[in-house]
Amino acid sequence: MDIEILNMLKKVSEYYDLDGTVADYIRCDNGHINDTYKVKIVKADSEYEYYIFQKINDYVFKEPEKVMHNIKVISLHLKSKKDKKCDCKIIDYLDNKNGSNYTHCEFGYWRVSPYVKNSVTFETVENPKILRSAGYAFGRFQWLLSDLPMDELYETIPNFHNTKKRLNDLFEIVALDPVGRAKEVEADIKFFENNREIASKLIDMQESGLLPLRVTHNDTKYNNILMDKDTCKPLCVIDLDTVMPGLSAYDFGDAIRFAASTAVEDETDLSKVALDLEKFEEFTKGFISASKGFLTKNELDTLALGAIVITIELASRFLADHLNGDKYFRIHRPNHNLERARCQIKLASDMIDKYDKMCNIVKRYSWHMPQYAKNVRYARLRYKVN
Ligand code: GN1
Ligand code: MG
Repeated sequence: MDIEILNMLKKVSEYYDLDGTVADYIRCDNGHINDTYKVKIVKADSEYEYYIFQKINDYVFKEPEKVMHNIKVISLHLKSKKDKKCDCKIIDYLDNKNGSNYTHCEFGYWRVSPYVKNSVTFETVENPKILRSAGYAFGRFQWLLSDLPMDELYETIPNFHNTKKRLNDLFEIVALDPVGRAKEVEADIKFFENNREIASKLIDMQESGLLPLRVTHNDTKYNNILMDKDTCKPLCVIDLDTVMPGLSAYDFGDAIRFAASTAVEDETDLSKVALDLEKFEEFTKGFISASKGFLTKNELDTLALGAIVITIELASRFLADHLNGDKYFRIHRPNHNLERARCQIKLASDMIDKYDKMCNIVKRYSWHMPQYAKNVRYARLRYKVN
């Protein structure tokens, strides 16, 4: 235990009414962006409770106030649905002594939430069947937020899933080559040059009004669902920092990228990396059944494409960060971002090979949807940018 971190956590805790003092902590290492600690708070009678303390990364989130505003809006919206069946819970942040859901202090931007008892997160999926409930949880999340007016939300990271721009950013950084690493990635760059068109497809469709914006999660990794330790059922969707207007296919696709892969996100033995179609099918069943018919035909038809596009996008982001000297994603070893990028390139290539099979699976679970028969018309939705 690092005494400086412990003292920092103690100081942060003083902004809250926690009925006890910080005694111990464990660092949770599964996110690439924020610093997360599971903190033990001991009460006067020696009983204790755990809380999650999280420092928001303000290199990534330039305006953490806006992130926390969005989370408040979403949380109020879900609570307002008490009368309806609200079976998708989200994490609840505590108000500090000033009534704010975050604290800005000498140590940065912090937020605190109760630790969800008996919860666990998974980095990989052993049993494909479990993925059906994950698909349901993320689909349900979108459905429950589908009547939230988008102008109540800020865009916390502009152009977050603008894949077209992400690829342009990568080509720009290759040209600038700020830390002299471009030479070693020439073969990787070819992949992005060859797949530029497919990577731009969803943004093009959105820009021409063929795909609607939704309130989406935008970071639907499997480890962003807290699961019940005993039943492996979803308890709660977490990591709401990037909830903002986006495309449904990106949420579907990002979940597939992470959970339906045969390997972890940074696997270095690329022969192990592929899309597992059985996992794909289970997640698809859950996601589509939770959408309660709100997805348009174009949205359903582009779900499989979403998996390819988001995987290419993330590969480009990892590679750009490698070329930029590893400023954005936390790394745990030299060349980690390069390894992550190569793993995602391999996964995306395998998805491209399996595209027809993925589309057939999506179709199999979409035929019963009313919108699949009629071509649903919808208005293009607009939202606030700052
Ligand atoms: C980051 O915070 P974390 O680790 O859940 C990233 C996502 C990437 C993901 C890849 C704000 O998510 O976009 O898909 O890493 N979050 C942000 O693992 O950039
Ligand atoms: Mg995240």
